[in-house]
Amino acid sequence: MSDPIVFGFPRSTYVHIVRLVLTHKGVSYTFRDLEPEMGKPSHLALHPFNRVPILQHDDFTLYETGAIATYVDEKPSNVRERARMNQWISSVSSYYYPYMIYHVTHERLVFPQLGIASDEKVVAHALPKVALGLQVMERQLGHGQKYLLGAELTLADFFILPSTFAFGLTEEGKTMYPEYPAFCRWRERMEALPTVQRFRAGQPPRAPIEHARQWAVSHRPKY
Ligand SMILES: N[C@@H](CCC(=O)N[C@@H](CS)C(=O)NCC(=O)O)C(=O)O
Repeated sequence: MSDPIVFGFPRSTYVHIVRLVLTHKGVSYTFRDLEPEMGKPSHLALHPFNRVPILQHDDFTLYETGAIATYVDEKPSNVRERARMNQWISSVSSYYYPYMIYHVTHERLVFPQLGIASDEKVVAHALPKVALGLQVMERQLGHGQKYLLGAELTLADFFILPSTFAFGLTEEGKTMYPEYPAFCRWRERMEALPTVQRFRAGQPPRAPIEHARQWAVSHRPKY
């Protein structure tokens, strides 16, 4: 079998999840930057919902980060552990990514880099929801073990890392994070992993996301 291909744009949070998981599993893969093709027929042929990432493995093409990650890593086999892990994976899409990334990071980092002013109402709406997410993580990590679910590193850790990383680059993140010491220790532990260091070393500088000009028109939250 040939190496899989990951399609996406370099700064995508969900693309980062897939690339972290592949790096962790030691799977060599090719990254194809879809930035110039986002929303165009060649992209929509791979992902009819106009999103990334997409994984192509020989004649098998797959979208949705949860499906891709569990295609690559089917652990744990214990049903309750797997259910708990899936609870976190789903929570990233429902409660973490929307507020940390789609609301705050887009308004604070992505749009300003394109000369588009932040919408303060979007940020204000999101911050209490981000705080709730951080409280939940802090409580979970109260078990005193290394990773989100306990002693073992799982997909749950890799799913939550990119959203919390990018939010941590905003002024709001820098102010809020010190209130959550167990979460900060988890972040330090994650960043020290060889997988994460290898992944970060391979990342290009955080260039503006050109196709995000369209997001400001087509799907920006409004309050
Ligand atoms: N449910 C999808 C979500 C993927 C997603 O939202 N990806 C973002 C990038 S992090 C995207 O493709 N954005 C492009 C756009 O909104 O135009 C998954 O799990 O893969």
